[in-house]
Amino acid sequence: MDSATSETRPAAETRTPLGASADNGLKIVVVGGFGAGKTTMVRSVSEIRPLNTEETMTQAGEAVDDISGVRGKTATTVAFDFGRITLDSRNVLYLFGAPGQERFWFLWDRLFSGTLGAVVLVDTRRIDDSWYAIDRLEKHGTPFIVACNDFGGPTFTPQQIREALDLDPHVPLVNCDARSRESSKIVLITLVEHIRSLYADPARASRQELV
Ligand SMILES: Nc1nc2c(ncn2[C@@H]2O[C@H](COP(=O)(O)OP(=O)(O)O)[C@@H](O)[C@H]2O)c(=O)[nH]1
Ligand SMILES: [Mg+2]
Repeated sequence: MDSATSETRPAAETRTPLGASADNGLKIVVVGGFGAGKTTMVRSVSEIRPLNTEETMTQAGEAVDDISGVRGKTATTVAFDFGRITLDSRNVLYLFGAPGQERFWFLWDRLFSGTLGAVVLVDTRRIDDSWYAIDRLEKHGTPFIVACNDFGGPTFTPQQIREALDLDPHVPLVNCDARSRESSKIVLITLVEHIRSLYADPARASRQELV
């Protein structure tokens, strides 16, 4: 992870102050199952040193956080990841990585209010873990895209993934490597373009097909 991350973000950018003219904060949420790469993605694209609340997992936590399939993972997010990207002098994108574990689900509905859109990160070794996120986003009417994070696991065709997630055909599905800033940026751009196309089509918006 580290080599890919440090390859990507120039040191100076990590301390960029927020311009005084920035008055429009746009919120994007990154959700997905435990270990799907949410913290990694927020870290790789954020221009500030992201706030996050990773804690070293304890043995006691093994019963709480399902680590089967993510054996290399030694930290768990106990609240949110938070990062920032300045789009221009007035618009700032705020990125929230939402905890995937069931014990945090009560926070989600609040989190989705006022959210421009969401990225659902999928680990193809544990596709089912992302199902809850998709269900909540659809119920909320929050636009989202699905990004398959590359863990070198089994490769599925896009069609197989769509079927496994019961994904509507118009929801974009992309591959990514959350450790790479470029790759994570492409994911965010795909989301923003998806949102733009939804709002550019008032017929779809009025039929509540925003997801
Ligand atoms: N191979 C690979 N590992 C990744 C990728 N993204 C994240 N990881 C690693 O997977 C583990 C879980 O990622 P993390 O961001 O903590 O997951 P979270 O629980 O969704 O926040 C970490 O050890 C990451 O370094 C990826 O795209 N490829
Ligand atoms: Mg995390």
